[in-house]
Parts: sequence; C-alpha cells; structure tokens
Amino acid sequence: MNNTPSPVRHLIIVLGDQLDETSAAFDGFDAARDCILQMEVREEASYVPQHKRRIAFFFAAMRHFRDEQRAKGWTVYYTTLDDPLNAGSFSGEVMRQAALLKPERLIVLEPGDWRVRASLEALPLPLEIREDRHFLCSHADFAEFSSQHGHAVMETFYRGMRRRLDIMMEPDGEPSGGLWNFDLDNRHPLRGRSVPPIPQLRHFSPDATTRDVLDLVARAFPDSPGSLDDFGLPVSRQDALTALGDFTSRRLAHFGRYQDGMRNGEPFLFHSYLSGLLNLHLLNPREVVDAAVSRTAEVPLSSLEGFVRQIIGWREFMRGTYWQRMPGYASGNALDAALPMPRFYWTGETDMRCLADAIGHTIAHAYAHHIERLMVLGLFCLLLGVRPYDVHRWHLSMFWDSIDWVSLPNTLGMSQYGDGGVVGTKPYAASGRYIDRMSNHCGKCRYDPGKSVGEDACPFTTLYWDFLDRHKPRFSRNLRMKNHYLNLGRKDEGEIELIRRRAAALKSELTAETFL
Ligand code: FAD
Ligand code: DLZ
Ligand code: SF4
Repeated sequence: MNNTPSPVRHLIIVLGDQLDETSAAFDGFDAARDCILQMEVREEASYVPQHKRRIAFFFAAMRHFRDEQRAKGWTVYYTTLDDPLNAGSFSGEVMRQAALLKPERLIVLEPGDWRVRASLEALPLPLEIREDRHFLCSHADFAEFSSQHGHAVMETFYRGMRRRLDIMMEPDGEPSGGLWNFDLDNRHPLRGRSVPPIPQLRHFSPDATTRDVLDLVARAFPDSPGSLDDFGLPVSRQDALTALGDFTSRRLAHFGRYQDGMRNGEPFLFHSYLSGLLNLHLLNPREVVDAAVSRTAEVPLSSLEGFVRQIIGWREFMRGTYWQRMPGYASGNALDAALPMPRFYWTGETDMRCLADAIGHTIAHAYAHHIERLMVLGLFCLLLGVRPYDVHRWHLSMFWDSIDWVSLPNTLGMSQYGDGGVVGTKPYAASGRYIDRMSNHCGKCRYDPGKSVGEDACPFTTLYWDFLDRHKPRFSRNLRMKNHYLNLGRKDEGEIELIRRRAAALKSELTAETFL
C-alpha cells in the first residue's frame, strides 16, 4: 500500500473570523486535491490579554466549522492550542504546515486585521489573498464613494447603500415610509410602565466540543480577564440561524424605540446580540437584513430602519474607513490624550454606578450594548483623556465581537475622536445628565449627575465641563457643539477653576493604577 499523501494543490487557510464555506476562499475548491488549515494559536489569544469568553467563542466556533467540513468529507488540518508541535503564531504555524504538506499554493480570504494581513504577506510562500464577499460594500465601491463625496458622513453613505442594495425603497426611489431616519422615534429611555417586558436571551447549552474548549481555555488562560460561567453563546452556523430567528421574532419590534436606552442589571435589552456571529461570518449581513425586512408586517418601520442602518450603514462604513486609512489610522490621537486606562475597567470596582454596571456586563458576557460602549465606557475615557489606542486595546481584549477592522474605527474614531472627525463630525461628549436621562442608574448612585463640583459631584459631569474648557479652541466654533459652548459660557471663571481642580484630582486618582 502506498502511504505517500497525495500532493496538495491548494491549502486554504481559514482564520477564526472567516467561518463561511461559501466564501471566496473556497471558489473552485476540489475536495480531492485541496485541503483546509485552521489554527488555534496562543499569539492571537495573548497579544492583548483577552477575555476568556472571547477566546472560547472563537475556538468553539472554529472547531464546529472544522467538524462541519470534515462531515462533508473535506480534509481539515486543525492545530489545537495544546498540540505540542503548535508553533504558536499564524506565521510559524503556516510555515510548519506548508513544509509538511508542500501545497502548490496557499489561499486565504483577506484577514480582518491589518496586522495579520501584513504578517501573512511577509511569508516566503505562494499566497493568494482573496476579496471578502461577506461585506456589502467592496473596497472598490468604498473608494468610488469616497472619491465622489470627499470626506462624507455616514448618513450619505447609508442612503447610497439603501439605494444600491434596494433595501426598504419605494419604486419612485424614495425611502419606505418617506423618511431616511426615524431617530426621533428611537430615543426613548427604558422608563415607565409602557416599557414592554425584556425577553430573556436564548441560551445555547455547550455541547461536548464546546465543553472541551471551555476546559482548555480555563486551563490555558487562568489569568485572562472575564468569566466563562454559564457560557451559552451560539457557536455554529445552525446556532447562528436560531439566534437570528430569536432576535427577529422576539426583540426586533422594540429595537428602534429603545436602542439608546440603558437599564441597570440588563445587559441585552432589545439588541440583537448578533455582532459576534456576523463578524465570524457565521451570519451574512444580507441574510440578516433580509430576515429583518421579512418581518415588515409585524415590526414598526422605525425599528426596521434603525436596525438596517446599523448593518448596511455603520458596519460597512467602519470597515471601508479602516481599510482605506490603515495603518496610519491606528496612531490617531487628535486630542493629544495621554492618560492610561484606569485599572477598574478590568475589575468593575468603582462607585460610579453606570460604569460598574457596564463593566460588570462586559466581564460577565464579553458584551455591552452600543450605548453602554459609546456613552458610558467610551465617554468616560474620552472625558478623562485616555490614549485612544489604549481604549481600543481594552475593547479588543474584552468583547466577543471585536476584530481590529471594527473595534478600531468605533473605539479610537467614534468614541474617542482620535481620528479628528473622520467617522463622526463631533466628539460624543456628554455629562452625567445624559446618562440620567437615558437610564435608571443615577437615582441610586452616590454621585449627583447635576453637580460638577463638591464631594458628591458626578465625575462624568465634572470631566465634561473640563473637557469643553480644555478643548475650547478646537470645538467652540463647531456648529454641532454650539449648545455645549453656550452652556459653558454661562459658568463664571470661579466655578470653572473649581471644575479644573476637581478634574485634575479625578484624573490622577483614577489613572494611578492601570493593567495594560
Ligand atoms: P445591535 O445593537 O443589535 O446592532 C445590530 C448590528 O449592527 C450589530 O450586531 C453590528 O453588527 C451592527 N452595528 C451596529 N453599530 C455598529 C457600529 N458602530 N459599527 C459596526 N457595526 C455596527 N461592533 C463590533 O461588531 N465589534 C466591535 O469590536 C465593536 N466595537 C465597538 C466599540 C465602541 C467604543 C463602540 C461605540 C461600538 C463598537 N461596536 C463594535 C459597534 C456596536 O456597539 C456593536 O456592533 C453592537 O453593540 C453589538 O451588539 P449587538 O449585536 O447587540 O448590536
Ligand atoms: C481572536 C482570535 C483568537 C483569540 N484566536 C484565534 C486563533 O487561535 N486562530 C485564529 O485563526 N484566529 C483567532 N482569533 C482571530 C484573530 O485574532 C484575528 O482577528 C483574525 O485572524 C483576523 O482575520
Ligand atoms: Fe454615572 Fe454619574 Fe449617574 Fe453616578 S451619577 S450613575 S457616575 S452618570
């Protein structure tokens, strides 16, 4: 019997966020001659210290994908983290496998991280990088959009995408319902008796494959942040479809109305909890949008529009921006922020009730919803003056859905204004009063959101005024900041001096200890 393995034509590298057998990497796949390579590598789980749940989510999803392909008879070379021969990094492991299998060519879908793409391109191997069809706006389309509009805002991009993809459009070219934007319907706090009960999130009980991963992660990453308790994330294509159906049938109807609200002890509200599944390609954005739009009869238009906007607008706009501007984008620090991340972002140990709650959600679930990310977690770092890339690193390490292409423009750009206004036209600066309006946090907090000085002054409020004061030369003539500066102008110099002093004390006290 001849034991010589048949020569490999194509070795298809499938990274952790590329779990889609219909991707361009598989175009022309011939199971008799081609095979797949998947790798669990320590470097990806430790180049920033990572939440245990995030690592487990990636590994469990990768292993389910492996098993699905093997069940079809496809050959998958899969390196587990604890394989004694594991080289520990993508480049090391690809070199090792290529030396064993001697493929004529390696194929990979474009990675979602500039760093990973650069490391693979640097390998002395015949590597073909294929365009990722998972996204609805290609690099070429985004370049064309930018060349037509110069520095355009997301809204312009979004309208173009609605027209181009023909989503929720009338035959005369007008948007369904006559409006592009239902924001005025979509800013309700979660207060009062009219708020419907919040449905419980679907729990996916770990199967044997996922349980193996949970044991491995607990053993291999004992010092990583976060918790694996009660792990119930969807980790396969089938789970992902179930999660999509669960959202569209039970939460989508209220998504729009309450998307900006927050409630203490409630991490998920009416959000979809689909970002991780989209980002690992277990769900396709087009099928997610189609599933939502198919509910037109039962779901208010404001909810549908609000949801579609996030997927075909923000998500695609962020990705286009990332690839158009990397690698320089990562070093943006338009406001010269110089402080490190406060240590309590890894522990939740703070007496600020809103932050303790949002960090608690993050530690328990590797998730916080958008408004918690932007208007609590991100806002506090913006006001404090934390280095934008450090905020991104914290975010990258703590969330199940973070990949560089999406975390960087959202964190460094949208939430920290590090890009100087590329993804937003003004910083998302607000005081504790905003949090009070949109949540039930402040009533039981030891601080008063209305106060900017004094022992019980809300740190958000103190730092908000200090932020406006510090950045007056830059923002006071920005029309979208006009009301902020009119209000600042009503404060006398004495009060501003007290605010400056309290802000300085907060900054040194809160950033005295860090983790990264
Ligand atoms: P929903 O509120 O249900 O929204 C529906 C979907 O729309 C999401 O699943 C997501 O795919 C998409 N979406 C919504 N807003 C955005 C956005 N601004 N950018 C890209 N996609 C969007 N999203 C990530 O997927 N990964 C990240 O690493 C990430 N980092 C963020 C960091 C900060 C500081 C901020 C402010 C936002 C970040 N976002 C990120 C965007 C958004 O907060 C998350 O997509 C959303 O909270 C995920 O929860 P969900 O699936 O319940 O979303
Ligand atoms: C986030 C992550 C982790 C924790 N581990 C792996 C891994 O072991 N193997 C892998 O293929 N991908 C992993 N990822 C995702 C990568 O860090 C990175 O986001 C993607 O490769 C970018 O395309
Ligand atoms: Fe947060 Fe300030 Fe409200 Fe306390 S008072 S919950 S710190 S916004």
